[in-house]
Amino acid sequence: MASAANKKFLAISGGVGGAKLVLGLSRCLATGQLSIVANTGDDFRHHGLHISPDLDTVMYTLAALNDTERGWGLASESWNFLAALETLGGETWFRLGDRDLATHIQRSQLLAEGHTLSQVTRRLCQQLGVQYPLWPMSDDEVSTVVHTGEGALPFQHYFVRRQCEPAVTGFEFAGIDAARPQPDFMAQLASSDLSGVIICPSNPFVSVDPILGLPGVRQALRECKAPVIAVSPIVAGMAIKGPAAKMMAELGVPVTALAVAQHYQGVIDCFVVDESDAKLAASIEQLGMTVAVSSTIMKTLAEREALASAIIELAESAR
Ligand code: FO1
Repeated sequence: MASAANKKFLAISGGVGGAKLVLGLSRCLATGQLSIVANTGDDFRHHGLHISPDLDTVMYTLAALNDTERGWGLASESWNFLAALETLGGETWFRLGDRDLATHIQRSQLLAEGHTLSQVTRRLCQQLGVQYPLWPMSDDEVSTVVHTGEGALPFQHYFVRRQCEPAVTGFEFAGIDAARPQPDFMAQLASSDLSGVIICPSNPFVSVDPILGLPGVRQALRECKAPVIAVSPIVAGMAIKGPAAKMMAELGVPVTALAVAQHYQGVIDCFVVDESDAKLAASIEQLGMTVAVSSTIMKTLAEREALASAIIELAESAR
């Protein structure tokens, strides 16, 4: 633990890409120094269960239970439920592993008993030994809808069922105007002892925008005393993981870290680009933010820790 106990950081995360940096941050910051808010726009009901993919990806990663190859779900998973469901002619396009299923059943049960998603997430995290507060972006329902050339698709139907194949034309976050941001998240943004907000290298359109689009969040980030630092999910014109680059191309946005910085303009103070994009630094600085160049690909745990540590130092120097 390199850091003094008075430093507090808030990570804004989607699923797989965000969880990698969250893990790095957790290796540099003690309990009480790091909180995480995760996207729930990907949440949906499936087989009557409430599935929260991004919360679970972060939770399993912090509990060291995640499948590192697949990027989602649990390691050492078995698939008997799915095989049995297939035999019965049920829907198997969204793969729920046997052990993962327990999470969705327990979450759904607790929600049905009247607990909020924040309370349920806290309970699940406690049971799995996760030491850091992990908050859903809201306890209210927000559902990402992907507009495509083939019509509007609920997020998981676009992402998993259709494998991101239809060309996107835009996004909608159903329910967002009436949704209240998670209260601890907003209190953290307003807190005077916050040292930095870190927007993880998650998909800007479908993982980060649902969080930023909640009523009052952009304003709270602008007013936040701590530096707001985003890490580019686009490296050398490609997305590290997932459909971000494909979406940008389809939306007519150049597939560059500069375009991501433009997307976050007015909200962030500092943008972290990969070494391979160092040449973009001057153009990004013209947007009114500082630029840091680092190795951002995070293949190994050591690389996740190194990026996390660089961001923590950056926040210190930006204060
Ligand atoms: N992603 C897939 O690509 N295929 C799946 O079958 C799948 C199942 C799944 C089950 C539980 C869960 O928590 C996540 C799951 N994911 C799956 C990942 C997930 O849907 C996406 O990665 C996120 O929504 C995007 O962040």
